[in-house]
Amino acid sequence: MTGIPLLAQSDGRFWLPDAASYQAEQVDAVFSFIFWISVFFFALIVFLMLFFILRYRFRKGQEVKAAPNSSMTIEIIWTVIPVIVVGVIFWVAFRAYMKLTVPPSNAYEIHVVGQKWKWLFEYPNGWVDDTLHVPGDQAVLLTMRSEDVIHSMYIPAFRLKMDVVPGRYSKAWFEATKTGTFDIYCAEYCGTSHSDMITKIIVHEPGGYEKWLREASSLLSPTLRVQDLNDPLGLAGRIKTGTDAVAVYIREHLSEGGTELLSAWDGVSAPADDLRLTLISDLNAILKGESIYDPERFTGIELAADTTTLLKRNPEGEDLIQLNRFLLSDALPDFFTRGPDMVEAGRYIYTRKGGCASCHTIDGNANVGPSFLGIYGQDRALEGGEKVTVDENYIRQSIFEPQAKVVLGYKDRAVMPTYKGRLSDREIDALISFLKTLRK
Ligand code: HEC
Ligand SMILES: [Cu+2]
Repeated sequence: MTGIPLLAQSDGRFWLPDAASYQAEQVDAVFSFIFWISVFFFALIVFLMLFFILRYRFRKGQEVKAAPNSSMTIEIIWTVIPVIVVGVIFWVAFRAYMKLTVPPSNAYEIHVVGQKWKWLFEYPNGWVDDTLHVPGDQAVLLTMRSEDVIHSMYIPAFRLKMDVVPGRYSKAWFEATKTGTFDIYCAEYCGTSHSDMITKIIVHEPGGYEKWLREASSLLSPTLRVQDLNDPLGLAGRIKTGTDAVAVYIREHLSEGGTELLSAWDGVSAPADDLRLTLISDLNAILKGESIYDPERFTGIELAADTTTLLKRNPEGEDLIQLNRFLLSDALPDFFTRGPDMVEAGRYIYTRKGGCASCHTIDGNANVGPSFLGIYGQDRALEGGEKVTVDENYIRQSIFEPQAKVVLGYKDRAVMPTYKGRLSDREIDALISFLKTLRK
């Protein structure tokens, strides 16, 4: 940046920042339109004012005459013209606003979590990153929630700014038109390190996004290593969960085959991440020549014969090299390289952890509560005559405050318990992802 430190933009420009999205073009068009109208009237009024001051200034010997009291013609002119101008501004801005507010139905959805003091982005395959990567020329929908206080997602180059409020989902969408890297800020003062809440959005070339996501979410991701391995305390616990999970996985997949892995775990969303961390740290240790073998890590876990041999053969860690090799090989099902699948996690919560299936169905037949088949996006009539559309916020509220909005016909049977404190926000995300797949 050269010379003009007062300009707030990181690129130190005088005029607007890069316009890198379809939204930016819309917003800038409206902005320019209003701006040039203002410039026009400013110039006109200042010119007339100066002109009248000079032309009709008081000269010696002149008699001051009474000015006309009112003129209908002038009143009408200076009322009608501004009304038309303001009407046109409204029409132009409203049209742009509608385009910016309603995301296309095929938009690519990325979940955003704002928390003190960072942004986290969760991709459809479960990968979580602190940088927002998006495909270019494709509508992207951000579904955002906050872990703590109000934050605001702000991408100047996209002219996008949307508050992220605890306890509800907010949405914003955009379609990037330029590839490259742009700034993301938090635009709502959210405490001590608010100013650290900055990151980047990277708009990829065609095909580049998919490649990035595949590489990022594979086991040896450098992003994951850098972020998480310098937290040894957190890692110690994770190693145990992760290794147990590997053992369970191998038992089920190599020997009996195919049993749902998720059901072997208590928590749903974390373990696959933990597992990745474990494997990465193990692998790093091995590469550094450290011994990582600790038989205690496997106590109490029933291992299949082949796994046991694999694990016990070499107490120096050769077995884990083997294990990691296996995990990195083609034999590895998608599941592991992908991290927790939100839809699968949601299904798991529906059937097991949350026990929703004891009252709800997914086949269209009502049970104790209404069926979930095709509910997402539907209009729902409520007790008390109100109507709502089943969206993220309604589902979330139905789970946390079931009696706040009772489905019509369930007045005396609104028996759903609250899940407040029992399900985390991330688990609600997963449930919603699952409900969305239940189309008719
Ligand atoms: C004890 C039975 C019971 C359990 C368990 C239960 N629900 Fe419900 N649920 C109901 C009933 C009854 C209603 C309808 C009355 C109302 O709206 O509160 C309902 C309504 C809903 C609605 C609104 C449905 C619509 O068609 O508008 C959603 C969403 C929902 N439940 C989600 C869940 C989820 C998710 C779980 C599991 C985490 C769950 N429920 C567990 C009984 C239950
Ligand atoms: Cu913030």
